[in-house]
Amino acid sequence: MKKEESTMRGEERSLNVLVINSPLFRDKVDGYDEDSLPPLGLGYIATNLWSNGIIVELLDAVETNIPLDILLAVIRQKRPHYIALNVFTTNLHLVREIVESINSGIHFIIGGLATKSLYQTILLWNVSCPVDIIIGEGDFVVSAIVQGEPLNIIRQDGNKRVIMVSVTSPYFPHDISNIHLDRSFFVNQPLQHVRGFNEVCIVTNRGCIYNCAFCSAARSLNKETPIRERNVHSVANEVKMLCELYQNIDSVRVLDDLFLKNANSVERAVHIFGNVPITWRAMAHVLSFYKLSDTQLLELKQSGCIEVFIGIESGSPRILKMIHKTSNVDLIRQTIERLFRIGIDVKGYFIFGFETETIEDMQMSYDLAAWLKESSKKNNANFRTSVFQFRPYHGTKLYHDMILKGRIIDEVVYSENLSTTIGRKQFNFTSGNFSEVSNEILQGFITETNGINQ
Ligand code: B12
Ligand code: SF4
Repeated sequence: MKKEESTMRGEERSLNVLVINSPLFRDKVDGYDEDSLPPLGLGYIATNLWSNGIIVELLDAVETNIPLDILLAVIRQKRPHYIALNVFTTNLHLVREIVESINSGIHFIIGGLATKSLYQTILLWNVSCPVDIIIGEGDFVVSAIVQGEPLNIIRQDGNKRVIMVSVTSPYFPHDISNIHLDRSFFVNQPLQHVRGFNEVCIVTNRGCIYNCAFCSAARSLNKETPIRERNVHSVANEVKMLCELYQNIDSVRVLDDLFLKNANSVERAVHIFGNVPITWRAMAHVLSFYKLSDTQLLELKQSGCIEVFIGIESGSPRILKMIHKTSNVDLIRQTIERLFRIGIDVKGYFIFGFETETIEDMQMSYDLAAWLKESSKKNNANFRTSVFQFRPYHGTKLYHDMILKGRIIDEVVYSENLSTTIGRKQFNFTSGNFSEVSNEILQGFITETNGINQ
C-alpha cells in the first residue's frame, strides 16, 4: 500500500486517530535536508489500529519538518477524535505546547520510553482535553482505549489518566514475532541514503540487555519488562517481504542493539540475510564481536553485512566505567580492527560532555577515533563517527545522580552552533555543559571528532 492510499483511507470516514511523531524543533529548520528514520514503534501502533477497523493516519513531524504553528493548524483542520504521540526528553516542552494549545474535542494519548519518568511532570500540565499517559509498549493499548476496553489505570488526576501496560496486561506484546507493520504509514520508504543506496529499517528485539548509564532503555531501569526476540522465521519473512515490496532496495538496517548480541545471533543473522540479494547494516555492541572467530566474522561479511554501528561513546577508561560501558580501550581497538580486516565498515557513536569529563578524557576519545580512522584506511575499510553532546535523559542513572548532587539541568534547547559546524541538525540539542571544560573546548572536540569523517 502506498502513502496516498493511507491518506485516502482517512477521507472515507472521519479520522479517528492521528498518530504523530512529535516535532524536535519549534520552527521550520532552514536548509533541513536530512533523512530521518521512520518511527517504527508508532507504525506498529497505527497498524494495529487500522487492523481493528479504526481510521488512522500517521503524521511524521520530524521527517516533514513541520513548524509547531502549522502542526497545530493541521490538527485543528483534521479534528481527529484521538491524537497518539510520542514524547522524548528532547521535545517535552514542544509536546506540552501541543497538548496545552488544543482546547477541546480531542483525547490525547502520550507514550514512549520516557513516560515512565515523565508522567508526574505531564500530570502537572494545564490541559483542557483528556490526556492518557501510557507507561509501557503501545502496540495494542491504543486500540483498547479507542474501543473503550478495560484499562489498568494506576492514577487519575482530573481529566488525566496514567495507564500501565505491564507484563500482566492483556495489551502487553508477549510474542513480538507476529506483530504486523504496515509501512505505507511512513513517508520515507525506502529511505534514499545520501551515500546513494535505498534502505529500509527493521527492529527484531524489544528491551536491552545492556545498562548504559545515559540511556532510558538500560536494563536496570526496565527490570520488570522481559526482553523479547522475534523468531528467525519472522525476521527472515519480513526481509523477504521487503525485498518483494520494494524492488529497489539495496539494504536493510537493523535498529536494535541485540540483533548481533552473541555467536548464536550472528549465526541467525547469517541465515536471515545469506539468501537475499541485498546488503545489511546493524547496530551492535562491541562485546558482540570480540569472542567471534575470524570464520564467523567472515560469514557475517559474506551474508552481506557491510557496516555495523557501535556505541563507543568514549576513549577514556574512567568515563567508560562511569557510563557502564566496556572500559577496556584495547579490546575496543582490537575488536573493531578485526571488523575492518574482514571488510566490515564501522560507524562509531561518541558522546562528549559527561559530568566530570576533563580535557584529558576528551583527548582520549578523539585519539581513539583518530586511531580507528587510520586503522580503517590501512585495512581498506571505512570508519566514520557520529558525535553528540551529552544531555541527561529523564530516568537515566546519570540524570538521577546529577539531581541528587543538586545540579541544575536546563531545558533542552537546539544547539545552533553545533549544527553550523557538524550539520545533522536533528541530533544537536543541549541542556547545559556538565563537563570540566569550557563550551569552546567541548564544541571543538565534538567538531574535530566528527571531522574525522572528511
Ligand atoms: C533506534 C532508535 C532511534 C532511531 C530510530 C527511532 C525510530 N525510528 O523508532 C533514531 C536514530 C532516529 C532515533 C532518534 C531519536 N531518539 Co532514539 N532510540 C532508538 C532506540 C535505540 C530503539 C528505538 C526502537 O526502535 N525501538 C523499537 C520500537 C518498536 O519501540 P519504540 O520506538 O520504543 O516504541 C514502542 C514504545 O516505546 C511505545 N511507544 C512509543 N511511542 C509511543 C507513543 C504512544 C502514544 C504510545 C501509547 C506508546 C508509544 O510503544 C511502541 C511500540 O511498542 C531507543 C533505545 C531502545 N533500545 O529502546 C532510543 C531512544 C528511544 N531514543 C531516544 C531519543 C532521545 C531520541 C531522539 C529524541 C534523539 C534526539 N534527536 O535528540 C530522537 C527522536 C526521533 C524520533 N522522533 O524518533 C531515547 C529516549 C529517552 C528519553 N528520555 O527521551 C532512547 C530511549 C535512547 C536513550 N539514549 O535513552 N532513535
Ligand atoms: S545505549 Fe543501546 S546498548 Fe546501551 S542500554 Fe541503551 S539501547 Fe542498550
